[in-house]
Amino acid sequence: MSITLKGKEVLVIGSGKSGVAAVKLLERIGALPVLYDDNYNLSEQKIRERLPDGVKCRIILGELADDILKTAALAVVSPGVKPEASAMMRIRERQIPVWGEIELGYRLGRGRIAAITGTNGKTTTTALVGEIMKGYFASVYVVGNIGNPYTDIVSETLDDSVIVAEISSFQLETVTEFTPAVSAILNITPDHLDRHGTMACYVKLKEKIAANQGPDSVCVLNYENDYTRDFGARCPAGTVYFSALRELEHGYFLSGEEICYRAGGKTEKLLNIHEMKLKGLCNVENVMAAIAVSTAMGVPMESILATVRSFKAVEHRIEYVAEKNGVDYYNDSKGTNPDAAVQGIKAMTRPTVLLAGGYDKGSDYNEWMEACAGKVKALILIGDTRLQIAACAFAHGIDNVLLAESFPEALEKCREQAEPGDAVLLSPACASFGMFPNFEVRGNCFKEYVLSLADQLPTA
Ligand code: UMA
Repeated sequence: MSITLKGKEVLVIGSGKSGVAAVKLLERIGALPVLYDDNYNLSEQKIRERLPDGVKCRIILGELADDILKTAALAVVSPGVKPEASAMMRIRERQIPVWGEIELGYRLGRGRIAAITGTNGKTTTTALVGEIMKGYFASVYVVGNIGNPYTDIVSETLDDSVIVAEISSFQLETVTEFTPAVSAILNITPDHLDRHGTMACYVKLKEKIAANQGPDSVCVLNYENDYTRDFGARCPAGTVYFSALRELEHGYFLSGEEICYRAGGKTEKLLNIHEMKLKGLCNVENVMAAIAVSTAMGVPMESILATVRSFKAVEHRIEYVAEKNGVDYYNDSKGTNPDAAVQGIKAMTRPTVLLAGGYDKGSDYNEWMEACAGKVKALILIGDTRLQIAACAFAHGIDNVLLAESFPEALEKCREQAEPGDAVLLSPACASFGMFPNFEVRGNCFKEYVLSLADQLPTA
């Protein structure tokens, strides 16, 4: 469906990063955005401060006024807004078309898109693909769930721009025509089931990333994940697989310490994993996916590998913070689900004091606690999920479990429990909602605390 937005009222739902960026873009193209947020505690003044001078859009807080539902030509929805939110139900009742912020960016933007999704690894892979693209193309933007709204950069895009987009399942709920030139689904494991209800729904949403692609375009898939491997058979795009566990007849794979590519019976060694600064098997997968996406986008292998060799870990993802009094501190605040947290604990090579817990997304903690058993010497828990995780930890033989009422109290407990030769790892397996605005703030609080430890406990 094509919609001319000039002069039309567009209801933007959510006044976070996505909503603010969408409003700015809509004003720029001559539409009449109305910004709505259901949070009564926000003030109109605070929201206006986030909009550029001269943006006059109407702001509605709390209850969504009826009049706007009669006049809006389109609703643009932020990813954090659930489909069953009352505003969304009223919008659907009125049959107002709904686009996600990503869809709006896609419809109004130019250039080719490399879109990356997956339960885990998508931020690292997106950042790496972004760096690879910047090393070869002139006009490159890295957007999406990684923290930069797509609509923020749309008016700068050109036909030869490359947009590297991290796309979450929340964002995939509200895309319709979004068509990347190259897509990737890195893996699918249980996450966000509180929002999507069933694993089948979550998988279906992830698959939407490739829904509009044709056979001449490429979708990169993980051969070692049942969901993504099976999707290959019905994916409308041409598929390229990668595997960290077996040599593929066609695709990218790890053989010993070498990342290889095989096609037409010919195998080419591309890179020894010790040449990479990224560590861990999950990062070998991320690198293989990044190489596959970048090749499909037209970057020569030499240029790709030069960037892969120099690329360092993304902030908040198994990020080494500092050594204090013989204890290594790692920030894995981006470990917001049990599967990501499994990668976090697996990357530790020392006895570990683990700081975890947070918002309850209805996750199952068994596999994560199994990975922790024998490695975690103390488990410090915070947030709504702490009792549930504690019970699961006991069931897996982890009995040194301490509950904390606040993040500062939890940090102190970590310091008390850690001895020289240990690691302290923040890898919550839960979202930060309720305690922090986002995982970045949580990770930064952790890092600030760790860096302040030198002042409290100078080494002799
Ligand atoms: N709001 C409503 N009604 C609702 C729900 C929310 O009005 O029913 C309002 C809130 O009061 C708030 C605003 O919407 O004022 C927040 O919108 P948002 O939650 O969509 O947040 P944004 O700031 O726009 O950030 C979003 C993504 N957030 C979520 O998906 C929850 C960011 O991903 C993303 O970086 C950003 O857009 C830019 O694209 C964060 C995230 O947690 C990192 N993602 C999840 C994850 O990685 O697991 C999917």
